[in-house]
Amino acid sequence: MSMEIALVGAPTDIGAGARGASMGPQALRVAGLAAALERQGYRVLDTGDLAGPGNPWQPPVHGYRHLEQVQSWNALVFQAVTAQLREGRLPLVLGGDHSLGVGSVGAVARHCRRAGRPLRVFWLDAHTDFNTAWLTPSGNLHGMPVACLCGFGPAGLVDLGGSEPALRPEELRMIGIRSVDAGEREFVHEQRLDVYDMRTIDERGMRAVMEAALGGLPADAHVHVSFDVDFLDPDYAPGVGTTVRGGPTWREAQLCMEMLADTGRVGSVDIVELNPALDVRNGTALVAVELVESLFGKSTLVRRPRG
Ligand code: EXY
Ligand code: MN
Ligand code: MN
Ligand code: MN
Repeated sequence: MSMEIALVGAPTDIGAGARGASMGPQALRVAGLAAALERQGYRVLDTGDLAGPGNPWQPPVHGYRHLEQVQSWNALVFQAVTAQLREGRLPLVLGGDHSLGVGSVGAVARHCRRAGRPLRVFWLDAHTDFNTAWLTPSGNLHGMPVACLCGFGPAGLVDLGGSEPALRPEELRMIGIRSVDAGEREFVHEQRLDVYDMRTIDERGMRAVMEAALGGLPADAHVHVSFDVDFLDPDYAPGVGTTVRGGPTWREAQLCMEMLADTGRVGSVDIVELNPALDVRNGTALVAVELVESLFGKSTLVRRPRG
């Protein structure tokens, strides 16, 4: 029996600095995400869209913009992802901005902890998303989910689903990084995050970087992939709110996804930050769908397992 993938739409831009990521789930559906996965032999259940609060577009309060609404959305995502994991489905969260990573990765981490399963989270992003209320230049919570998951952030986000932090820094690998704020950089070092930035990718190549990032992956590990579409170079993916030039090419990103697929361990995925209001002919959504096909094992030729 083939694996069943559950699409969970989270149409919000509540944590972002630009409006429009709320249209991400529908753009991914229009780009043919479900049909593409079905062609690969998966069963796909589209659970529809979660319904959370609207975006009041307010300035930061005590370092956070829209904290209450971000908490509400993440509680919904946490519940939905937990429910799908319990049903034995693979949750594929369609964002929405990356603040939703708190609920999504949080649910996966608590689920793995209960099952005694090792977890490794791949954060594919131009940004480390490791800001706090005192470090953030913007107050936008999509710049803070990793800090929240590691226990640094407001109540209602750090304690979603448990009192211990959801993630330990050693469970995390960050790929494609090229934009980190000054205070955030110090904090990344202090917490010893495992960051593969663009210089490392330039010098060593994506293959060596992914081999290093996948090194020591336990055979029974659950791999979560949090795919922020701004990971890609904006030449390929202009439809995001926070483009940063100098990112992975389409080919490099494909190899990254293919090597994740080769583990056979991908158990949950987020696609976030797609902003159709900034896209051209839904092209970024189409690129995201192609990359997700690779992440779920599409390849030109049949490959023998690695190792
Ligand atoms: N570091 C900047 C901030 O915290 O405002 C930009 C964050 C952008 C986050 C995007 C989603 O990855
Ligand atoms: Mn499981
Ligand atoms: Mn991000
Ligand atoms: Mn980003």
